[in-house]
Amino acid sequence: MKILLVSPNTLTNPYPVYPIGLDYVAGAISPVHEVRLADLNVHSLDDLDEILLAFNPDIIGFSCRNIDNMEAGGSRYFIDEYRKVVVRLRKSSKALIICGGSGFTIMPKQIMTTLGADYGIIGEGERFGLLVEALARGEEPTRLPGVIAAAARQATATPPPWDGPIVRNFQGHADHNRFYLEKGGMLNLQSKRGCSFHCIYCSYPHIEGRKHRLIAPEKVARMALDLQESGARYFFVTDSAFNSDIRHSLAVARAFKAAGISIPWGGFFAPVRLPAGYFSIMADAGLSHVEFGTESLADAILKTYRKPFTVRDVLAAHQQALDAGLHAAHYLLLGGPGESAATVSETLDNIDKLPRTVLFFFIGIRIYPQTELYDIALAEGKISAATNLLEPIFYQADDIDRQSIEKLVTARVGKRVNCVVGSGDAGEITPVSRMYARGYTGPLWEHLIR
Ligand code: B12
Ligand code: SF4
Repeated sequence: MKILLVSPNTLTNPYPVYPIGLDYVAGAISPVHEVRLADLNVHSLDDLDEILLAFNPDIIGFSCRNIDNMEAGGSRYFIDEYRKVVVRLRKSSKALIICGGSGFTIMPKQIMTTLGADYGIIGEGERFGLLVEALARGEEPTRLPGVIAAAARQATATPPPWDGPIVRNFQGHADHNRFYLEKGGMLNLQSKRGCSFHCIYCSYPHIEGRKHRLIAPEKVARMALDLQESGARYFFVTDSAFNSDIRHSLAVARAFKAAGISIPWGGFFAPVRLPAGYFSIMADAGLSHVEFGTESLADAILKTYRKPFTVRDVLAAHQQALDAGLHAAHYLLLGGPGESAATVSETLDNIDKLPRTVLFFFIGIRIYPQTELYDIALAEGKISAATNLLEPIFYQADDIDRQSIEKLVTARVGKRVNCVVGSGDAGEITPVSRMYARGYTGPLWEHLIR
């Protein structure tokens, strides 16, 4: 069979992200089939028509990574754009369209309906290989775990984590690599799947599972070496939280060093209590940017969010990162259950205890199904079971609204270069694309550190 994998994600904020998910989908397809990839960061819709005409695929795999940008002020919703791409695909091709991806997994039924796809795969894309084989044999693929059909009446339960082989089909010479190498030089890799923490608003454990599934450190390092040899000047470890398994993260870092990785890299870290010297080992292995998922600097809120750390732990983790010579940024997520003017002020007061950093404020927490925040919002009557959450809905705290939080934040830190509201979509860090054009590399937020 001929299979075209499409990445419709053209979002350049905070920077264009290499479509790593499709490498895994491609890696799951038997080599008897012919696979091509169309990345809309590289190909226009007209190019896509030509590809469809020339290649004439039987199956199109459509990756749905982002639903929206999760920013309550300045929300961007991408499903309508994806729908236009699907309409265009339908015009030029009779191929079956199969949807999947992290965004898709959060709300599969709604996305299937909106996009008008034929089938969808909830969860890991490794099951795409099984779906292709079922179709090749003329069998109905909805018998496979996680596969849903267009007119799905059946429950959309998330399937158990994939326990078969996980193969990333990264092609160092692939055409689309050049786009990412020229725009910031960043590629990405995964060292494990799953997050074992229970933060109330977070969809990651639903997407990747709660149980850690570790990739052997030597295998991760071999992939890092492949990225480096293909011209990457930086890579991001895409794990939900790289240090949620401290031992594994240290083993991966040591494997990077042993493999001769010489390019810098970054990742998401939870500011939990860390063993002494943790970040020195990481820095020695090339880690340059630590992105802490801190969310609040008020202990009462951290507790309500079920974060696995306290403000004291945040300050200690931050200091350890600085002592190791690393760049450290913190993401803050204000406006959840229990937030008030007092807790926002406490967070803003505590910012001064974090020297040399950048803070990204997200004001308003998006409600995702299958999270505790969803249950809370439901119990509080803020949403109903019938509420469609595909177009983003943000939790409204009882004691303070989003505008008032924004006012407090702006009044206190609005003029600080190192305090950015959202991902910078509103223009705070627009020079990023110009800096990439001039040959700068990496996420670049270190230039905002104060
Ligand atoms: C790492 C990460 C980032 C990093 C990426 C760094 C980099 N260079 O790669 C950074 C910080 C830059 C980032 C930014 C953003 N992110 Co982000 N990110 C993630 C994270 C944690 C992992 C994504 C990842 O690469 N996973 C590893 C790969 C291998 O997995 P995957 O892509 O999901 O693919 C697997 C399956 O989904 C499936 N699959 C994928 N495609 C397809 C296609 C088919 C046909 C099939 C069948 C299956 C399939 O198979 C793959 C293998 O199993 C996810 C949360 C999560 N845990 O998934 C959020 C996530 C993807 N991000 C999200 C968002 C919103 C954003 C931003 C818009 C936020 C912002 N305002 O800045 C930007 C967008 C950036 C862009 N240009 O697109 C949301 C998307 C959902 C939504 N609400 O839209 C997620 C899901 C987080 C969440 N809230 O739940 N992100
Ligand atoms: S540690 Fe991060 S990825 Fe894990 S549940 Fe909490 S917020 Fe989500």
